Amino acid sequence: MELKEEFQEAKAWVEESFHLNVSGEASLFEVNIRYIGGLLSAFYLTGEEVFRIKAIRLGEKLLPAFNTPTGIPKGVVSFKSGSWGWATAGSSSILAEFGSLHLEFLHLTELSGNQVFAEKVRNIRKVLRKIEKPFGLYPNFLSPVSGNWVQHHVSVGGLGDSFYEYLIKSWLMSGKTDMEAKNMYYEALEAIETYLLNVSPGGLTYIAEWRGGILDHKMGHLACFSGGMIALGAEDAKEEKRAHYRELAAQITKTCHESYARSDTKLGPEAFWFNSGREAIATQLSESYYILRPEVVESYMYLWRQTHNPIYREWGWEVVLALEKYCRTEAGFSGIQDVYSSTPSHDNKQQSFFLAETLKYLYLLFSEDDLLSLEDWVFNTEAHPLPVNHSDSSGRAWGRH
Ligand code: DMJ
Repeated sequence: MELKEEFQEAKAWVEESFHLNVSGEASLFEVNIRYIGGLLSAFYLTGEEVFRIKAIRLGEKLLPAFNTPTGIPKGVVSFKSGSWGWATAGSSSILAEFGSLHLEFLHLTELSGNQVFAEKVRNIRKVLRKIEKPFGLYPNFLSPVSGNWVQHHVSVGGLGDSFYEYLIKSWLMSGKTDMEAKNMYYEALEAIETYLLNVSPGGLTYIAEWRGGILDHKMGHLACFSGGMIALGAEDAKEEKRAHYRELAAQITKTCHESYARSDTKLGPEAFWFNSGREAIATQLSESYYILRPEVVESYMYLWRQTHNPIYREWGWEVVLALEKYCRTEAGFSGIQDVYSSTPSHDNKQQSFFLAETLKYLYLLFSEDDLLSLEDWVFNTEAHPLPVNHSDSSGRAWGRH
């Protein structure tokens, strides 16, 4: 974005003030997708050593989380000043969390030469491949001790979401050599279509949540990334399924747009339902907030790149206007407490994914396709771009500085 001065300031901060000898606890998943993902991108986009070194050192600090009987990491790592941390107690690990390490950890191995990172995520794959899956579905909670599912809740929204995303993106990032990820992705998607996909009486396609065979006819804002994911994966599906997946991606994205269009602010709620005659709207105040989440504009960006249908830029522009009108404050942008109020209260928080994802996807939606081309880059789940491996089997070819 040509923000060169800001970049220099941020780099100086990483160099001088981003200390890793801290105590306290941190989420393995969040540190990985936000910090490690951001540092890796900064390295690949600039070639500046400081980002590579910090990413690797931070990655090393996360390793104790994997000290479990199965190697499925626990969700939280405790850092202790000057020593290794340890994984905290806790009964189950979350699919979206331990399933969203693969992209970054492969790059950590690539950039450090240390195989341990790749080994950790390959083992997670192995466990997931071996375990029996109800109807081919992946439940959201797994015990890192026994390696068994803890309950049968399946969701493409929160708790499940980026696990599916990382399967198709692992395939793409590997230069289309990671067949295991490809197969796991299409198999999982088929099961999702069979058991979770629905069309409302009003004709809106949505992905429900599954609880041991019973459906909650609800979609979270988080699940709206799936339009983009299905579009991204459509081209590598079996020939006879490609057009179907393109259409499915477009329909889901349209439903998510409806959740925005049916509110007073033209921003979408945290969750929306399809029941009791209501469609694509929240049913209670506790789900009516919008915290600057990116998933809907993320799907607009992928659908735009795939189709060049101007509707996606129009929908994206509606979001820009709504953000300006309802979320802009003197000091930045804020979430709002009720998308159905024309004078919503602010929550006084600018989540970091607003800059990393929401604004980045909007920027890309209005840019040329060759800016961070999808041929050359995959976005991690926090929208930090990582390069595709274009090498043949012989060697290193990640380095597009
Ligand atoms: C982001 O931190 C990531 O996209 C994550 O995968 C889930 N969603 C939030 C933003 O909504």
